[in-house]
Formats: sequence, C-alpha cells, structure tokens
Amino acid sequence: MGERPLVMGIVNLTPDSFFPDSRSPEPARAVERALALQEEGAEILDFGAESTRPGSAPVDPKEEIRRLIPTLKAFRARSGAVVSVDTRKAEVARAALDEGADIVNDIAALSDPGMTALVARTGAGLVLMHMLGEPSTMQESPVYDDCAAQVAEYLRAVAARALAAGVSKDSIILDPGIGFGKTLEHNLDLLKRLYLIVECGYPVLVGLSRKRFIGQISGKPVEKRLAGSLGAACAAWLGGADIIRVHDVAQTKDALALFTACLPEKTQSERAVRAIDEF
Ligand code: HH2
Repeated sequence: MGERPLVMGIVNLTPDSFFPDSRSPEPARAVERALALQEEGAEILDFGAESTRPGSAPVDPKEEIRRLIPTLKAFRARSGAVVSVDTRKAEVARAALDEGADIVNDIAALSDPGMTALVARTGAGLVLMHMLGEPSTMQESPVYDDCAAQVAEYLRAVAARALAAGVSKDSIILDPGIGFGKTLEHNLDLLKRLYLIVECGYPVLVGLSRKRFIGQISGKPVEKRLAGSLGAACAAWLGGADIIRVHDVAQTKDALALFTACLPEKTQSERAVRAIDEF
C-alpha cells in the first residue's frame, strides 16, 4: 500500500450479476476479460462466482467451485497477477487458494467458521466486509443508530477476532460494504466518514462501481453509471480508500491519475458543503 490507489478489477463468473456487462459465465470469456483488465492496469483481479446483489439467493458451494476453478486454472496458466476470490464460503476459498489465488474477499467477514483457520494457515490476504443481514433481504429496511461508527466498530472487532485466531495483521483489509444493507443516506455517511474505518489501522477497500446509490443520485440506469462511479471513486480515494473495486478499470485508472495529479493544494471546502446542500 502506498500513496497511489490500487484498482481491483471485477470478473464475475455469474449469469446474474447486477451489471450485465460484467457477466462472463464461460471460462474462456472470463479469462479474456481478466487479461484485458490486467492490461488496463488492474493491480488485483477479483473473481466471483456468486452474485450477492440485493435480493439474490445463495449459490451452492459445489456450483460456485464449478464456476470458479476452470477459470482460475486457465488464468493462472497465463498470468502471475494478484488474484482475489470473492466468496463467503471456506470450502470455495480453499479450492481457489489451491489454484493460486492470493486473497480471500470475504463479504460475510468470517461468518463461515472454517474461514479464519484457512486464512491463518495459508497466509492469504483477507478482505473483511461489513454486511447487515443477508443479500436476499438486506435492503428491506436497514436501520442503524450511527451507520459509519457502527460499521467501523464492527470491522475493528472482526479484525481483532482474526488476529486472535492467528491471521497476520498484514493480511487484513477492511471494507464498509457499500450497498450491503444500506440506504442511500447510509452509503453517503460511510463515504463521507470513511476516516472512521481508516482509523482502524488497516488498508481500506471500497466497492461502489455502478451501484444503486449512484443511480439514486444521477438518475441513471446501471449501464450509464460510469461517470457517477468515477466521481465517487475519486472521493473514496480522497477519503482514505487504498483499493477501489471496479468494473471499468481503464477509466478508473485515468480518473484517479488525473484526480491525484490535479489535487488542489488549497481546497474550497465551504463551496463543496454548499454544493452538497444544493443536491
Ligand atoms: N460488491 C460486490 C461484490 N463483492 N466485495 C467487496 N469486498 N466489496 C464490495 O463492495 C463488493 C464485493 C457487488 O458487485 P458485483 O460483484 O459487480 O455484483 P454481483 O454481486 O451482482 O456479482
């Protein structure tokens, strides 16, 4: 981790991910997509075989492994890039690590009792993401007293649990879980007060690419949320995110490169506050 934001490119081996253009259910197409995202500058490739969009049903681990392994094998034969596997199941994570994956992107933050020991034993990287409830029902009526503070407290506690079970501190990455049991106001609170998660002392990952809250502000459907996603990605980096998880790698790299290159030495933050009121 350094001053530069890292970009994690999304490769969905699913027939039903919320952004149709990100779906690559056939291994050959998925490998081509992963290689293309690597070529565009992704520092990490995140392979997922279960859509966890709001309202989705869980995928059986055997099916997840069936979707994942041929692609990981074929990608590893052609690339040494850093690979993460987007799964909440230890059985799936184990199969992926056996195929050379480097990071477990656990959106259920160690809910599977086998996950902690697996990561401790293998020394893999570990993304711990906050989710309120389950994907099938998480957007029904999420309630927090103080969303950003509660999410930070939760992530701090899960990270402590991982450390106590033998996971190395260097392995851990925290993620507020944008859109996972959160309203528009909750998502904005998490992004505006991302420092509460940064202060936990681990690298921070943010996944916001084309998500619903971007449509709620821009009024655009998922296919037209690229520009909104780029704006939000720049704000997330400024707020302290070290890794941005995206569908559109080349465009995000360009946006972040320009944003960081042009970063003002003195900001007119009062103007930004007034602009927020106007929206
Ligand atoms: N978001 C999604 C999936 N995995 N992992 C982390 N760590 N953080 C996120 O915000 C995150 C994630 C949802 O995006 P996508 O994979 O494109 O959608 P789907 O779940 O429909 O496949």
